[in-house]
Amino acid sequence: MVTDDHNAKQRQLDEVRKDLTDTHLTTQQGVRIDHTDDALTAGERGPTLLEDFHAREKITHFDHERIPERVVHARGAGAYGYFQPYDGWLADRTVARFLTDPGERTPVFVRFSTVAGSRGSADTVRDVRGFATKFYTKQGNYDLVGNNMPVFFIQDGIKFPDFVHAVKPEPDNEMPQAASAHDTFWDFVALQPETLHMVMWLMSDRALPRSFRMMQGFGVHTFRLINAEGRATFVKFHWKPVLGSHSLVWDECQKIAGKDPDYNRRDLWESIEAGQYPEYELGVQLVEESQEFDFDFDLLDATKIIPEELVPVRPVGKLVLDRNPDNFFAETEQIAFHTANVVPGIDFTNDPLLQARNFSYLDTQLIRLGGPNFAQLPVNRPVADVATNQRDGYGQQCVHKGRTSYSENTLAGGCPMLAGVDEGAFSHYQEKVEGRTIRKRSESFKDFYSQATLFWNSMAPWEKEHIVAAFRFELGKVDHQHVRDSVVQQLDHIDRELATAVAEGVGVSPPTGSPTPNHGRSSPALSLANSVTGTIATRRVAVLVADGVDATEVAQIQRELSERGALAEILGPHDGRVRGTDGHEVSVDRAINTMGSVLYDGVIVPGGADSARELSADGYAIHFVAEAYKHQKPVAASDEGMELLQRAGVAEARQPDGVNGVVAELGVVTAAHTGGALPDGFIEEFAAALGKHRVWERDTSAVPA
Ligand code: HDE
Repeated sequence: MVTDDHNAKQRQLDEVRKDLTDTHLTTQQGVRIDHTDDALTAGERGPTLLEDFHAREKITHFDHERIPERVVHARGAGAYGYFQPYDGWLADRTVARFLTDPGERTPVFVRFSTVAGSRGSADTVRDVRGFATKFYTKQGNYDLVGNNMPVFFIQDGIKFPDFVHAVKPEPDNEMPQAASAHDTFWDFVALQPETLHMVMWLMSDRALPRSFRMMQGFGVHTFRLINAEGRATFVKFHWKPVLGSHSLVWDECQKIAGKDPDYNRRDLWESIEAGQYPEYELGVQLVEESQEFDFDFDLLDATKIIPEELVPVRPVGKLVLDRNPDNFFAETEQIAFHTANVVPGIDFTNDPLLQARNFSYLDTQLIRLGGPNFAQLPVNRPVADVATNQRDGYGQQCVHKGRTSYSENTLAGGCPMLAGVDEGAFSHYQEKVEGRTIRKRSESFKDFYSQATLFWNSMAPWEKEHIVAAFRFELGKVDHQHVRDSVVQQLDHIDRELATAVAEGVGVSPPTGSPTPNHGRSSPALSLANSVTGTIATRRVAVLVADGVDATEVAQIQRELSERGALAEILGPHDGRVRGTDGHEVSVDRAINTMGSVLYDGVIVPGGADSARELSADGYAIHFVAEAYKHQKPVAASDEGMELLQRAGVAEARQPDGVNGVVAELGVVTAAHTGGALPDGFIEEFAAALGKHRVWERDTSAVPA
């Protein structure tokens, strides 16, 4: 008998199939298959036969499914989108049209990544994040292969293998995974003071982004823009997220690594699916060639920033990520970025780190992607026409026609022809170079501490506390006492207060003797405290409910948060529905024990006596609120919901005076009212706290989480 269930299933399958052309299972040769669950055998219980070409092909292909993961930046997530300049102001500096023609939308693919962990490691580890953008411009592909920190650990690429060997899991036992908190990394740091500026960034909250959508990006190196006259301007590239830059706290990161190791990847995917497209502004810092030596650092040294107060970041255009990949492997894994993929109008400098990168990326991709034809993979293919005389090789996809594959030729009428600069050919910047062959670090690279101090001086008090805590955590995992001692000695060159605070936490004698004087300069742009935009768009708020919850309040909270672009998720003791006070039912999005406060930006407990009583007796609910409070997130309750806040030890939870009112103190918002809608100000106060990301002034050091 055909059941309703069966019909529904059939309709569902027909719906999925309607867009597909290949509805039948076949071999690689296109032969249709009628059975794929049992191998061909001689007799029902007999041996498997070699002639079973389908079984052999299926298993052979499976055996070869894996390719080497990236040696660094193995774990990543990507998305498609577009870049569009605001106007043409940069046109007198560069002939790169995708940066100067406001009418041109250039398709892009962006891949975000962590650096140290393997492909399956957690997203929320303490690490640098990659921010690599491939612009499919009409003049060819341009790759801006940057990070979420504006400097790097080393100055010369020849030290990259040493650095990566030191930070990766130690070779004897392959531990720890995706973490810099181990002896070899800190041994390297202590011996290479050029790392210290970047190490300050790594120990800061910048290494714990709340979301790829809330993280800055930097090209790091000084590059060159080249204009129509061949004149060069030094340039640093910046990405600024429209939602502001925000970070998690370390305790939260460690818990998320267990609750949702795909936290950043999922956030990127879900926001694009929800139509909340991540956006970033591209900005540039420009320096005239004539000003090359005007700074107290070398522009070619990738361990230095140009402080924004010295050279402002000027906006160029907007990046929007609006489409998820169809297939992780084909697109996110097989994309191949390369710093040497430049287009006319953009050129290199002699930064020795950049020069090494210009060798390394192509080299590593030859093995990772199995030969020299990976530029033909769909995700790597330029939109610009491609015509080379390169032929054959593994994975060749093109069927080249004709007899010629050399230049020059007459047999193909000289094709493919060379282009002139006026026809869009790339022309290398003609830098004057002279000097003797020498293997020596430039003297102009030798100040390792000033900008580390600048970074430290620029931090808000809570950022400084987090940095000290991070150093203590990391060095606390280092077994060799002499390594701990040496790191503290290095920190003493940055700032005495920093070195002393770290020393006290890791069993090292605080430094004595006359300290290196702190230059006292700071750069406000470096502090996350100055990146708050106030928006609550895309923030996730947990609303805790149980039977007897005030359903009118729940509906109002959902509506008003959604009007502001945030998402309220209803968490109950179980999936399905709970009973509301007024006879309505409230749908539960998720059972509270499957989630955790760490997956939300804030929490609200609506009124309803029975609901509040049940939640206040539920360990998951109590822990949920206590932990959100500990992590300095906005916490709110209405009427009886306050009981749960009090059970969770939320110190600021106070009953508003009178029957109708709102109290807001350090991001703890409470309301009292007599039926009907929530009082004015409740959602506003909660949203105001949420818009600041965290309530850093709230002292929760004594609260256990
Ligand atoms: Fe990379 N880097 N890198 N790197 N890097 C790679 O290329 C390398 C550096 C960065 O999502 C590799 O295809 C050297 C700085 C990103 O696919 C490899 C040096 C910055 C990604 C490589 C550096 C980066 C990579 C590994 C020192 C920030 C991921 C797989 C000279 C500006 C791109 C691959 C993606 C990936 C080499 C330093 C960013 C091995 C030798 C500085 C975002 O080629």
